[in-house]
Amino acid sequence: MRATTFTNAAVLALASQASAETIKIDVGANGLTFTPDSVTAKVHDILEFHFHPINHSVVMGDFANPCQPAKTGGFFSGFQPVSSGEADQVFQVTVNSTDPIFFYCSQNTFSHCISGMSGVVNANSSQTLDAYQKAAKSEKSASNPQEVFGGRLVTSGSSTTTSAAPAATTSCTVSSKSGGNGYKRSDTCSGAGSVSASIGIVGVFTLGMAILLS
Ligand SMILES: *[C@@H]1O[C@H](CO)[C@@H](O)[C@H](O)[C@H]1NC(C)=O
Ligand SMILES: *[C@@H]1O[C@H](CO)[C@@H](O)[C@H](O)[C@H]1NC(C)=O
Ligand SMILES: *[C@@H]1O[C@H](CO)[C@@H](O)[C@H](O)[C@H]1NC(C)=O
Ligand SMILES: [Cu+2]
Repeated sequence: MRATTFTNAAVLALASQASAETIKIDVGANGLTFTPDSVTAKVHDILEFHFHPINHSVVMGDFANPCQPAKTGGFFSGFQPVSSGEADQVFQVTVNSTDPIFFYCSQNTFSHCISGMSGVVNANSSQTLDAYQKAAKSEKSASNPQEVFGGRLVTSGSSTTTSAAPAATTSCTVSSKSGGNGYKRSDTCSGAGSVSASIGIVGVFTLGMAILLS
């Protein structure tokens, strides 16, 4: 009997110590979405955002103002461009309350937030992701704070050696993949400059849109 009581107490103690969870959320892994886009979290849990191609961000917003940064507090990961695989940094945000937290991607190329790239933590019956995403469709553009804040950018994995000074030039091969929404492409870039890459990408996007709209 004593042994059983002790075991139960020990299990309970372990359970409460281990109760803060890390919740992984993929950004852009399945098109313009967060996966999962609706999670339940407890105080002290950590939201860990993993960034997929091509160039996404995560911003905390207010339910009442879709695609705009939260008026008080919040977080912004910065843009995390990556041409293949996963960005080498993940963004970790600590959950401090069980009130709903709405978040979105502020990339305006292809209107990510407006086309539904948003998610929620602890939605309730009056503040739903469905309502947020419907209201987002009426927004003209998304915005984000100037600086990364409200979370930690943490380098994930250790296999890549990126401590060397970035190369001064960028070379990219951009190829169009005729995927469903014209968004998915494959491109390979190296180097730090992004101007020529951006121009190339704009060209491909414009072509993609022209095809989509024709
Ligand atoms: C990523 O997107 C942001 C916002 O549109 C832009 O300022 C930045 O130059 C982009 N980065 C790359 C490498 O394309
Ligand atoms: C949903 O959350 C908001 C923000 O915390 C709160 O004002 C509202 O009362 C909640 N609604 C319900 C039905 O719990
Ligand atoms: C929780 O608090 C920390 C520390 O003040 C802050 O950095 C973080 O952004 C907060 N989390 C949310 C979801 O606002
Ligand atoms: Cu995005």
